[in-house]
Amino acid sequence: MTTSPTDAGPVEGAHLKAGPVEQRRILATAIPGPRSKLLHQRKVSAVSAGVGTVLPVYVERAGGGILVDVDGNHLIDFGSGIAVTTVGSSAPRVVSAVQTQVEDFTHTCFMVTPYEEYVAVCERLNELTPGDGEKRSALFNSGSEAVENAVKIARVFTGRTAIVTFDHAYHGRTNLTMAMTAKNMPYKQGFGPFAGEIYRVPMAYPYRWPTGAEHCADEAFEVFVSQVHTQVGEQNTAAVVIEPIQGEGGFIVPPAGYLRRIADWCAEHGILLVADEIQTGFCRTGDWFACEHEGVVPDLITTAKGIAGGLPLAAVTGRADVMDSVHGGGLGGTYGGNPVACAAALGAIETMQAEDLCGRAREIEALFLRRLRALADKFDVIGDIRGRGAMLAIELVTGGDGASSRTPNAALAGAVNAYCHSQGVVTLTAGTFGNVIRFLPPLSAGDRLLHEGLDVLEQAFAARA
Ligand code: PLZ
Repeated sequence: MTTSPTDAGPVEGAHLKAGPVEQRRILATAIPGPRSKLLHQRKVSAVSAGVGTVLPVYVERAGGGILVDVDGNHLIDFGSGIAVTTVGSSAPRVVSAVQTQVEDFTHTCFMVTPYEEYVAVCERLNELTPGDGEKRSALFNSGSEAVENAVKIARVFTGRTAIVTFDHAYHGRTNLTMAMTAKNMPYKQGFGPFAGEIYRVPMAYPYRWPTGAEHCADEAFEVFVSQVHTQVGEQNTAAVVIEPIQGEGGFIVPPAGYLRRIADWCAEHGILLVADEIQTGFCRTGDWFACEHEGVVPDLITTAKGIAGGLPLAAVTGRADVMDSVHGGGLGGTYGGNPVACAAALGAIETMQAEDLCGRAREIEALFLRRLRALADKFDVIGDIRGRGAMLAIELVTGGDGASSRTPNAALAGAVNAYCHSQGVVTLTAGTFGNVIRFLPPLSAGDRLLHEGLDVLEQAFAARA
């Protein structure tokens, strides 16, 4: 039995002067309300138009499964700030670890005068990531930076330059990671030229595999092997970088066994397998890391997001011989492994263990799947339900019986999303075709809230589909 968050009362935030965050949906005004609208006017005048916002309600407090906005609306959080606040947005252990650390010191730069918290986070990462061999870690500020560093490390270790990535991949917004990200709009449009030596192969996407899902595992592996061989050359390939479940690309889960075959093939050719677990890591999929579900031990793993309960921290963890192949001073950065972010990570990891949040993610999976399957029975525009743990999605299509029934339906995804927002449920879309609605609730949200959010989703389909 896992420690489920209570449904009845506030679950966290008791330390706040304003009191705990009440765990229920409250619509005090229209969404967005008048105060949010005023703040949004200031945002438009002060913040670059290049920085978008999904839902312009301005948040004042948050905890459990609720975001409280400046107009007093309580919104149900189905996004966790894009899979970040896995432990909740004001988890007591994170808050107190941060408070203590910030009073001790805020920064020294680990490359100048180090501190224990950085080392302790690396020790935890080395223990928790898959694989029993000796490991090392290095800490950075963002997911993109972790991916960049995994590429640097793989190139030094192998003495090769080519990096293989997949259709529908998302790896970040920096120059190198833009090149690795598949989708042009909005991530790449106008921002080139991009870094070289990045090669893209088709992804094993069962729902859209041309000859049918049952052929996907074998054929996708064959096309991967053939394209790397003919277009890149195994001897030139430093690493294959893959999200074990693709995130921004639409929560695409490759068929069972596919990752394992890629891993074995990489090992055969001296190519490193880098698992980008930035979105899937830290209990999100019901395991500490999504690779575990497939029994795969990557050479390197990139993490960020859920690692530190909302503070900016990211890491590369992997085989000691690979991680130690880099010359001293080759990796780093002013803020990488900031002590406050490290303290938060130690608090977040302790929370995940103490509250068995992997177990909680599996409970959430069961709850959501029951509801989503019932919804798909009613609405044939829900073409696919997929994901794992508290990382689930529905892919929306035009429906019907014809050959075009799987045509992506981005307009409906937008309409359903907008309906949920107007009713105080923060949902997110995803997918190369913009037709996927994804669910990433905080693992601190109680069942009653999750059901209420799903009731709103159901109303959205009834109203729009
Ligand atoms: N790798 C698998 O999911 C971040 C990006 C949102 P950063 N995903 C959310 C947006 O529109 O910018 C992500 C990811 C995977 C890398 C990253 C990049 O992580 O911390 O955003 O740099």
